[in-house]
Amino acid sequence: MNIEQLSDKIIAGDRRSLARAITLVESSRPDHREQAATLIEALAQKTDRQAIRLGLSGTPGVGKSTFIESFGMMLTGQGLRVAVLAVDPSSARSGGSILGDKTRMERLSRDPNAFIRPSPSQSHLGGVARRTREAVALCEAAGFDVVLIETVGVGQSETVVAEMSDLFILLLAPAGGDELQGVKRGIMEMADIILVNKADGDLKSTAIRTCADYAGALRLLRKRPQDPEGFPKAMTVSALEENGLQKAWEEMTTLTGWRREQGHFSGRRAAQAEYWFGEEVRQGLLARLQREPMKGMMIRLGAQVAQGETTPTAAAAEILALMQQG
Ligand SMILES: Nc1nc2c(ncn2[C@@H]2O[C@H](COP(=O)(O)OP(=O)(O)O)[C@@H](O)[C@H]2O)c(=O)[nH]1
Ligand SMILES: [Mg+2]
Repeated sequence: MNIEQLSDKIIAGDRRSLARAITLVESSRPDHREQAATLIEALAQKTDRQAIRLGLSGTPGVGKSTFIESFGMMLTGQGLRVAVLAVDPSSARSGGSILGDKTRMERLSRDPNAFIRPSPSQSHLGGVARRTREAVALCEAAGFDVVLIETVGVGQSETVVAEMSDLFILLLAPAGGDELQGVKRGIMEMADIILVNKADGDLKSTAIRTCADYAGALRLLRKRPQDPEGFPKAMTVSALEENGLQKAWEEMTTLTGWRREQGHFSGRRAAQAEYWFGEEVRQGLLARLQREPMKGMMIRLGAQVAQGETTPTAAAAEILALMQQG
């Protein structure tokens, strides 16, 4: 594969090349990893295109797919190009979240200004994170204006998505008062905008009440330097009836516009790059521990520690000395 050519085609907006490149970054074959790294670097040198990266999280059934379909169609209707990616650590079992949902995104998946890519089947979150991060970079280089990164709220996946997004959007369903506690504080603290979906029909008044509850909860959180007055914000939408979507988009652009002016936008990206650098190093070190000869050493020394033949500290020092040697 000619990486130079591939990078030019991606920049020219060739969808098939973009799809091929994403397949390349999803591969764990060492030669593919090397090509992927070369490609990402080549693209970074050739273009400095920047999309708005929107992270979108919400439990199954809250309306993510329906929202992405109607929100995405609204954006493409305004001439914007939209890419949709997913981080779904459970997709190894479910067979890919977006793929199964493509029926709910029927119009968007046929839209020439949209690009939908299901989550790679992978249970290891670290691997999914890297692939998605690189796929985001590819979509950006391909000139998409908005990159939506969807995740089902399970385990650490919200953190992974928030760490690669400019804005983190939490989609919630209308609910009784006590369900407010169901959203973990840590997730609330990551949210830039909370959208209470299904504000239509019988659910409308409940949605409005739920939204007010979350707005109250957001006001109780510590003020963050990256927020102007009034943010983070809770609003109601109806993905089904396509209500509130334009308003939500305006809030998103207001927030990113302010952050750009104040330097928080680039600041956040810089901090994220640093975070992922650290993550890659940590993951790499962990991977080494799980390979021979370290793997066997860990088991042997672990048994010796258990039998009292050596101390945890001394055994760990032995392992770390070996790691240093190479
Ligand atoms: N009333 C109403 N139902 C919705 C809305 N958005 C989604 N739904 C319904 O909620 C169910 C789950 O939606 P889906 O988009 O698949 O949720 P996901 O699992 O988060 O992707 C479907 O039956 C949708 O039709 C909405 O705005 N209003
Ligand atoms: Mg879905």
